[in-house]
Amino acid sequence: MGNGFHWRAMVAMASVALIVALIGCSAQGSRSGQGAFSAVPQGQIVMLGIDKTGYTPHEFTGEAGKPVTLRNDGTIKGCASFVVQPELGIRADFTRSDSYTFTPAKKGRFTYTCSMGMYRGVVNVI
Ligand SMILES: [Cu+2]
Repeated sequence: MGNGFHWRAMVAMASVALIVALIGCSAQGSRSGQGAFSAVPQGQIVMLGIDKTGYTPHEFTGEAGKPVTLRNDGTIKGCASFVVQPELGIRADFTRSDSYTFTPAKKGRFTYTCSMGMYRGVVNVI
């Protein structure tokens, strides 16, 4: 009996931990969806950041015709705040808002940069 009981207790505890983790995640998700900039439409959200190598993630994928929202993860500052990609019409200014939404119309791999062309990242549109 002893072993069986312990095993069941472990499973029960693991389930509780999983449920707590799931609730924690969804609570966080809804909080970030209702930030100061609530005009953010639905669609894919990419948390955009910057490190020494450029924008992070170094590449993200979006779908043609579907909105993509870039959201500053808090690390984007200075000239990196101005993100441009002429072919997709991206012209973001993270000094004015911490999120920017665009709808890619063309498929392909596009390099976007800060307005000076210093920092780079890739958006892959499928
Ligand atoms: Cu720059």
